[in-house]
Amino acid sequence: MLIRLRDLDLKMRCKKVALALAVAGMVYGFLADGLQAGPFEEEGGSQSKPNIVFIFSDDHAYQAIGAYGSQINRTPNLDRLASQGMRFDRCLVTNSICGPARAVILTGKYSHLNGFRQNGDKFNGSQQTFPKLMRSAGYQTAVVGKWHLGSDPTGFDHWFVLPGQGNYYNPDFLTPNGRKQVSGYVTDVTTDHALKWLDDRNQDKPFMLMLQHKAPHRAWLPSKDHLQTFEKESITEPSNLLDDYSGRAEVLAENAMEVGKDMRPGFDLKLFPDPESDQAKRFFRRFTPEQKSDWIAAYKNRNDHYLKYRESAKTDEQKRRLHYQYYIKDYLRCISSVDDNVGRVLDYLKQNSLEDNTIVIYSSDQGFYLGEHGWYDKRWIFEESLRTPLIIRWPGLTEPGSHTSQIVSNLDFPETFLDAAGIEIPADMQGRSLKPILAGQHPSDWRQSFYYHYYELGTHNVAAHYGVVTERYKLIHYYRKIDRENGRAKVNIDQWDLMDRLKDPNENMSFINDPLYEEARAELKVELQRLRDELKVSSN
Ligand code: SGN
Ligand code: CA
Repeated sequence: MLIRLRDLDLKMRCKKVALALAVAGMVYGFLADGLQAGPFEEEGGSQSKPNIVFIFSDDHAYQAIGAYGSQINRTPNLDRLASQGMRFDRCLVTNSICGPARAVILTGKYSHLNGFRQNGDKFNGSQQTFPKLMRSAGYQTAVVGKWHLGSDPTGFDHWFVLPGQGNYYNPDFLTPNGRKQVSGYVTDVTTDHALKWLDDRNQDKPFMLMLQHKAPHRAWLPSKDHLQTFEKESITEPSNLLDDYSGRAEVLAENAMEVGKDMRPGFDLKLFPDPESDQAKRFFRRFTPEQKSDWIAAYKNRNDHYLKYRESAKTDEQKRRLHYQYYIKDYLRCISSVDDNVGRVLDYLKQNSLEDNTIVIYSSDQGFYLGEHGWYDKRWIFEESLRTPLIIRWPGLTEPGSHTSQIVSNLDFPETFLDAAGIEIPADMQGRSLKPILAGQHPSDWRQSFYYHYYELGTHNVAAHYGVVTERYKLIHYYRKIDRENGRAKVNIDQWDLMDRLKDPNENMSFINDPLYEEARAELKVELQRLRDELKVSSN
């Protein structure tokens, strides 16, 4: 079945490629007649270096992007980017959590080699990173927005980053000259600062800009512009919102990331029946009086409704469904601002004649659960947090509106950027440039399997686990957890799951004990060990 699906896909792709070649031929003829040089060529024929704008958000699920078929929101600007570039349908992260994902992108190495396994670690900024390599090759480099790596950025001509998780309203930023508060909403002011840097840059050099949003990270605070967006809608629930974790490893049910059970009424759900309570005062700490009164007016209905709801007893199911509506609306509101600001960047590039020689990438540090398995947050190897959105517009290379289902990874980002800049890719980076895929090729030796490894114990009580992922299967080994019954000690465990996305696309059951899967299980075990050896994973 899989093979037949692939054949069909291939035939369609061949047709598309033939059409694209024909169109490309016509366009080339037109360009050769009418223009002196193509997108990345300077007059006289020498190759100029493309600019790179890497727009990176925090916790943005692909399920909440129009171009990925979202059933729950609209993202016109991200969709515009996708219609001009390539959408990656299986971009997997090596370790689904913020700091580690960022360290992987800087270094092109798995957590066990770059040294940043979990949030709270300190990134060793003296190691090789792609911004450093680009800077020494003549690029101007900047990072603006969320950083979350515990040490100061290195390898950048300019940095202006949020301390830790940062704040949504009137946030502080860290700079080489100290801390500075900026008035406004974080997604807007991060973009303002990035565009100002572009205005002020040295126009004789190519640039690499990392524009990294805090949004839509917890606790999902929308901007004034979107406080009422989705207010009158009821957002579609995922089919497994009421998952009970049966039929899978026991450790899943011990999670602390359930919509309903694990959400704080105030900070998460914005329920402040008394806006002068101590808790509310803490929440509004950074707001101006005007921002606070806009907020209170916008959330009045929700609070009124909650007061009523509190009076009647609710079942766990009713609570989960109600909290889902509160949660998802705020989450999507934050994304609306991200999308507006992506639009500002795309417009800026166009208005400043930078569109043709700038590669634009949109991605997120990981995926996110939007109620699937009853969850918010990320961390697990299951699809919604393992997969992150990736859209790349590379003028002159990508076929507009194309997509691919090849397994790619955030591990491949730095190699791609270096390749774009014509810089040699260091042999110790563990990913691979996406350029051939972006050019519409299907390299026969592209990866067919992928290694995942999550380490962090504590927040949300997710067990440490690793696994092998293929187009169809996942074999997962959960090996350590926090024992909540015994003084929160770290204990070793030995639990396994086998997922089959062909039979069970939403990963609601495990086939680990199914005799029909004996062969698949044995093959995956061998592949898992092969990957661990190849990637130099010497311990857990
Ligand atoms: C905070 C959040 C968690 C989240 C982590 C990591 N709690 O601790 O829900 O999982 O960040 O997120 S909060 O109450 O402070 O919002 S990450 O994206 O930075 O890895
Ligand atoms: Ca994140």
